[in-house]
Amino acid sequence: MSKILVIAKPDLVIRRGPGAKMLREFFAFMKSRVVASNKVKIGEELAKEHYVHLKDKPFFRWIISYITSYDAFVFVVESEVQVEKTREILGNTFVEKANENSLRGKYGLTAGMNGLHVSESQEMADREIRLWEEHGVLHEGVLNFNAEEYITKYADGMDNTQEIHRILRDVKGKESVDSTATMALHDKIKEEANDISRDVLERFYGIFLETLKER
Ligand code: IDP
Ligand code: MG
Repeated sequence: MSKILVIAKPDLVIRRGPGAKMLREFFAFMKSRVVASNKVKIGEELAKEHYVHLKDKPFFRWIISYITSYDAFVFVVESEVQVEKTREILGNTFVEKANENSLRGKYGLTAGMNGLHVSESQEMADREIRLWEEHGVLHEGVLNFNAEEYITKYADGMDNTQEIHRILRDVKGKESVDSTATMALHDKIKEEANDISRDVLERFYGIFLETLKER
């Protein structure tokens, strides 16, 4: 048995249907026991420590502003499945490179907005769990967020991932993304985020658009 840290990032939370499906498939594969859980808007200090291995990357500021922008669900998951196997079903960091049968390939948006964080190795998992406990977000044995209830509520929700990927493939490599494409992407995400407030959706969409400019 080993324990890993799992984060449902804001894109997974906001895109209700794809997010719930991604969580359902993840937990089904893991046959896991959730030993700690919480729903949290991640603080900047914790975000920077969690992603410290990326601190010299050009997208570091972006990932910090993104991961702290809205609620995330965080879990310590105990499972017999090896971390390496878990990472395999999760798929590539870059959604466009991820196997289409992997979780990120099926439900992720882009490189930065890829739904789930899963510890990369047992060493990283131990460090991450300690960090999140120290910051008071997770406590072994305390379940503050019920993933099962969430999945039951949202798994039948709208899932436009395939159409979103099609639009993203069309705009790839173009100098600028035209307004027809940005409006279509906006509407597709809005349909998935049916009970998310307008303010939150618009902020999220703004952060998403920044990832398109980077291409
Ligand atoms: P991982 O999540 O697959 O382990 P890491 O390299 O550890 O990937 O990066 C952590 C997170 O940082 C990624 O999941 C993603 O959200 C974000 N990220 C990684 N590379 C990029 C990039 O090139 N652009 C934008 N965000 C990125
Ligand atoms: Mg990583």
